[in-house]
Amino acid sequence: MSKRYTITAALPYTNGPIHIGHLAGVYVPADIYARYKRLTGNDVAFICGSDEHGVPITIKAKKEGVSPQDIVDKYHEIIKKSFVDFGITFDNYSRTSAKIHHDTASEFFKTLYDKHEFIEEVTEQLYDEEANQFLADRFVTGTCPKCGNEEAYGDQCENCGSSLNATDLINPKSAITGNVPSLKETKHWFLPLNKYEDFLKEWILKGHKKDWKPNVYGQVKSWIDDGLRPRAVTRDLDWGIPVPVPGGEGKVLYVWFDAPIGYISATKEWAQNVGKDWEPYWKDKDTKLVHFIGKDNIVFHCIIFPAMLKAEGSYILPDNVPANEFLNLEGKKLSTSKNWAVWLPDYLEDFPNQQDVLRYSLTANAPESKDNDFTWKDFQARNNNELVAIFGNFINRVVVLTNKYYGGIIPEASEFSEVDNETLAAIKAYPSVIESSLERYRFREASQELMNLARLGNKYLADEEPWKLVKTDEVRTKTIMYVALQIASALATLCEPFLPFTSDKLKGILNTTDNSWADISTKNILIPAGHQIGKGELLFSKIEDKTIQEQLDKLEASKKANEAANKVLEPQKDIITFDDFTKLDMRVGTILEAEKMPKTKKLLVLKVDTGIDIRTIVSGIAESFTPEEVIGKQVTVLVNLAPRALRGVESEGMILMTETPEGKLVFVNPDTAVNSGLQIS
Ligand code: B3M
Ligand code: ZN
Repeated sequence: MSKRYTITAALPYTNGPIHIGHLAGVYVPADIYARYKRLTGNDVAFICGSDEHGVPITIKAKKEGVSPQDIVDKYHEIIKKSFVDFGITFDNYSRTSAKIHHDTASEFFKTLYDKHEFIEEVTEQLYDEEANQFLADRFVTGTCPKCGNEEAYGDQCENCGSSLNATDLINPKSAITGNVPSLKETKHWFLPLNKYEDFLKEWILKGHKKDWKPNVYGQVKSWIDDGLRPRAVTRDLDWGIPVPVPGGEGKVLYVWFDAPIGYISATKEWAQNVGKDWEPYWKDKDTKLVHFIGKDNIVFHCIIFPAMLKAEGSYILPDNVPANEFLNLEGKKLSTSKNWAVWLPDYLEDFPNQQDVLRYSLTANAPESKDNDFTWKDFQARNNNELVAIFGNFINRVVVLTNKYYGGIIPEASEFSEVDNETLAAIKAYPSVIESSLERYRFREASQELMNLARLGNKYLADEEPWKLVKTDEVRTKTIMYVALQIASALATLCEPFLPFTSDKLKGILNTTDNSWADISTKNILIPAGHQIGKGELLFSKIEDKTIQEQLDKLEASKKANEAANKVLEPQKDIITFDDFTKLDMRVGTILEAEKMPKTKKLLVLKVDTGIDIRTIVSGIAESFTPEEVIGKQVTVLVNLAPRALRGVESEGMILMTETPEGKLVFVNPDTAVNSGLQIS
């Protein structure tokens, strides 16, 4: 039965591009769900947009020395484009700087204010005297009073998920100056969450929310059991939506107050664009509202936003909040600041037309019930062993054989064998099998069921061996190929939510008009005899070890570059006298010979012409240069350094080097060729 769905995906902070953690946690499952709901005939509004307020944006702007507006303008475009290129089918991707959002959020705040839903109170808040600024949210870090994590933020601890007030932090420290904050009085508007405890208990704990994912339900229950406290929904900042009530001058709405309202304003904007009424999507009790988010956003979507909606009074509440856990990368926590991530724009550039490979590997390995690890090796294996070897291989065999035997025209089937009948019946069962996983937000399981249908196809062909039978039994061969083509056709439709680009390609190859999801389980003929299919085209291609190694190297290099960029320069050493300096005898030398020191990774044994003599110097540069590369190079040598033995070889001097941000050593050498032996002073 057709239903109305409002499906939201967390609004990404507009302070950097999207990475695989965001994709696996939120956007890929949300897109699968939205596509599936559309394909099964529902009325869907799939909503997202850029979260352009909040401290992360301001911090990024400060770091880059530009305005917050510059930052959000830049990343909004990057994020929006990469979602489109990756096949994420938002009905609207809006932004919270849009006028419609400012108006909607202001109005929402005013409604609550007029209904006396806020407590207006002057309290002491953390203040950074040097930066002249109040510290809330990510402007302040400290120790979480609940779990002891020393890097908790002023509004939340990412370790235990607790939502915090900045003044709860133990040993708070300003993220701007590093100073210990003082306390200063300021007025704010608080949403008394304690007032909603009974409602939340009734709605979540006693209501039907037991079918929420255990990780979500468990977290929410423990917060409610802990007791809720009033929470400030305004901030002393200049970046955000101005507080629209008397006394609000110079203050803005808390980003977590305005951002979820962004779902509503983005729906309004979409409805305006397509000539629809937005209200049923948010106010009709029959609409199903589903929020796709990452686990660090649970408290905001399951407690604070529902309390806001309830306080306003005219909105529906979420039916489900299928939050995912976190995805790690090669065994380490994904980190924007440490540049330990695979960025979507980079992936799209490095793997053109291979969106589905990433979609599939992130789905098959999704962090649904616990944190999970993305590795490039697993990505390669998912592609080579599943997409290529199972799905692609089946389709390829069917298409090639159909073209070879019948010039691409689907043959007539004669009598079906028992296996044929079982196979045709199995196809019909697949939509409900996949559906039952999707309805429980088990995307990994659903993707494996899809792959099982391709496995079934492969097994059918392997057992029936049309390539052998074609020599002896043309009639039976035709029936086998007919059945195999029905499987291929079912795959083209059922893979659409998971592998949309592949689905399009496959429909092109099969030259089919679209079957709906429901057709797969009801129609006896998915693709008829006599229909002409197209030529074969590989759906997936093997990913070589070399490609994977390149990605691993890239990851390592960007991490190193980042470390170097953030490296704190060594403080200046103690002052030396001019006499001390003149003791150093530095000369231009020329490297005459070089060879690797056996059984070491770093050392080269060099013969260097110092002008005075030709001597041996052992240098730790083998990871940056091959012996051939350094022969003939002019370098700076400290020639009067006391000799010392390295691995039994006496080294008589030192070559001066420095290191690039990427960790490559470079020589400090004269910029024109000069004679060896010249003194450096
Ligand atoms: N921007 C948090 C995040 O990106 C936040 C989500 C808002 S959803 C209304 O983690
Ligand atoms: Zn904590």
